[in-house]
Amino acid sequence: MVKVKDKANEYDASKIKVLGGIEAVRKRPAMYIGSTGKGGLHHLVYEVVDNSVDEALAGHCDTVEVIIHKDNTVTVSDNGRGIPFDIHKDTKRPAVEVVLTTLHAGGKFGDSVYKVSGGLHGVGVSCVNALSEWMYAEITREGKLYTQRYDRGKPAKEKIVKTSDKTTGTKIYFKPDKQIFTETVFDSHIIKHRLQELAFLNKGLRIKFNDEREKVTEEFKYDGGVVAYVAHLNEKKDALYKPPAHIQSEKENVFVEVSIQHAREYYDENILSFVNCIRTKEGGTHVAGFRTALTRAVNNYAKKNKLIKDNENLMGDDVREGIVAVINSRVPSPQFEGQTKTKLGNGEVKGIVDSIVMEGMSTYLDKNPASAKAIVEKANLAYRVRQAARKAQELERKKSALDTALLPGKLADCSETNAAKCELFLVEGDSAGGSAKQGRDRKFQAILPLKGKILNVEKARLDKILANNEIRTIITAIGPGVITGLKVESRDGEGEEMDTEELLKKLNYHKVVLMTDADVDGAHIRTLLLTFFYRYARQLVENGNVYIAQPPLYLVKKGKAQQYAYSEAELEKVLKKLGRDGSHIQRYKGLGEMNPEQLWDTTMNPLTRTLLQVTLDDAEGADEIFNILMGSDVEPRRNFIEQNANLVRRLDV
Ligand code: 0RA
Repeated sequence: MVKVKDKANEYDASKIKVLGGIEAVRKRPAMYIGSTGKGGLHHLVYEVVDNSVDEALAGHCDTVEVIIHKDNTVTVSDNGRGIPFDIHKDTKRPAVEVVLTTLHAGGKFGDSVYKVSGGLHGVGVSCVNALSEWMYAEITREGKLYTQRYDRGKPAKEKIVKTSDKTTGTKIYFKPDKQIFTETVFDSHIIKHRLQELAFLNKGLRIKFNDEREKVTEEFKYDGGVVAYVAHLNEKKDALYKPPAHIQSEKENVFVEVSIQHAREYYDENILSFVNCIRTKEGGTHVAGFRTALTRAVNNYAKKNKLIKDNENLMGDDVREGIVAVINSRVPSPQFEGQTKTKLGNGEVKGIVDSIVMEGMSTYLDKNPASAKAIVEKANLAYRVRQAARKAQELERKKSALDTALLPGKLADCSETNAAKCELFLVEGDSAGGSAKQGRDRKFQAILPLKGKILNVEKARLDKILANNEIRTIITAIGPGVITGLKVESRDGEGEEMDTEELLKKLNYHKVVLMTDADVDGAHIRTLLLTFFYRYARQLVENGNVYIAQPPLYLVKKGKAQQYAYSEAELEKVLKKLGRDGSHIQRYKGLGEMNPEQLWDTTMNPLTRTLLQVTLDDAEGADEIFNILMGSDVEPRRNFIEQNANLVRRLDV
């Protein structure tokens, strides 16, 4: 009698416990799955998929399939052993029912040591069940097909039939409960991204994805695992070495797998870390161990191979510049900390990862000297750039309004302080620069000689031009504040706009005069400077602050009389006036052929000179010209240079 009663009580008690668990989850869903919005909704899928991936990790399954049906219900299936459905001793219910209705029951049934504790994962498929309007479990194993339906977590009677199906596996089909979730439409990209990530982290596992709403099917399977992941992340980058480095080992039940590849012309650090397939966005002890070991391994190698001096040390930041790495780790009882519970807290893991990465990376470097050399060289360059940047920053702090550090004695400035009255002549070549310095009126005219070398950057991308020393010197002299549209992409005036008053305040000289030779080289330099102004200081042009000096082409002498000619037509006129016979014609090939007085008289003296004011009223036309300029076709560029006069209008000042 007593016995029977006891049994009945036992059964009731387990039932109450189950219902209690379901109610708890439905009462505070966010506590279990993070939110009842989009994030929580997608979490349901991850939770179910994780169980199948666990089965794969245990070596019993090679395919997982996820289907999003038209009505936003989801099927997750695998070809594992199938969740056991024999009667569970304590509860007298099929094991699978216990798994699907008891909070945290999952761990007892799995044989993976890498079960997740804390974080949002690992709450168990029973939570998904509790938060689903309905769920079906379909299990094939031992020649039987087991099916069971659940309504908001409450089990209906199970059905077991014989089957000739020799394959085994688990299929979970569920519908997220509209009573719980504010969002019940799945985002294909989010699901796909997670599935792909899981496929990378579990090499060889085939993960199929089928979005029946969009008729999209995908299959992810990567035999290379994290190495394939890194290669994928670097797909569009210029890898410093190929294939990515790979390190893998296990110590004290902690499994660590790392892949590393640096990319050229890439300066960020992109380290993706995972613990038991959970992305640890906030990093933690595994990432800390990885970082210190990597820095140490690279420094050791560099010193051993005399690639850096004994007293030098590459910093972690240098070694990681341009790095893409994936850290895949499995930790038996992970502790997650941090704001979003995505930071690994287990102290012991740091040393384990450190020693595995130190050993693995040292071996890799020794075995791959070409990659090792490239890594050290890149880090070394980063190191030197960092040093230089630090120095530049110090200078920055010391400098006055005009950055004299960038103008190492090149600029011959004027004495006038009112920028409205000041003129800056950008002069081609040192000899012409010298004449200009002597010939100018030093009260209001400043001279900045330019090297012909500036030509070499003509074909370079404009953003590279910005790094050119000559250009930087020009910017510093004119007034750094006038540079706005710093993006090459900002073709439709995306750059910041300032009003005229603001612009003029930032200008050190209201007239910027380009004074170049009347030959092809001169035209090249002028074109380049115009290009530069158009792109980076367009307002300067629009506001009419840019001018082109007009040196004469000829000097005609006859007896004591002499006259300059600025064009072929003018030469004809002068010859007519002075008389052709006995006239001596001097052709100026460059500014340098004129002495200082001549330069002043003909080109710089406001009373006698002619300046062309550069205008850009047709921005679209200019844009086209820029494309021609930036292209490498010689013909269109020459045409542009010949038609350059279209850009400017004659103006007597
Ligand atoms: C515990 C034991 C066994 C299988 C599983 C768990 C299992 C769980 C899930 C969850 C999703 N798919 C799954 N597949 C299997 C089997 C133990 C045995 O057969 O000896």
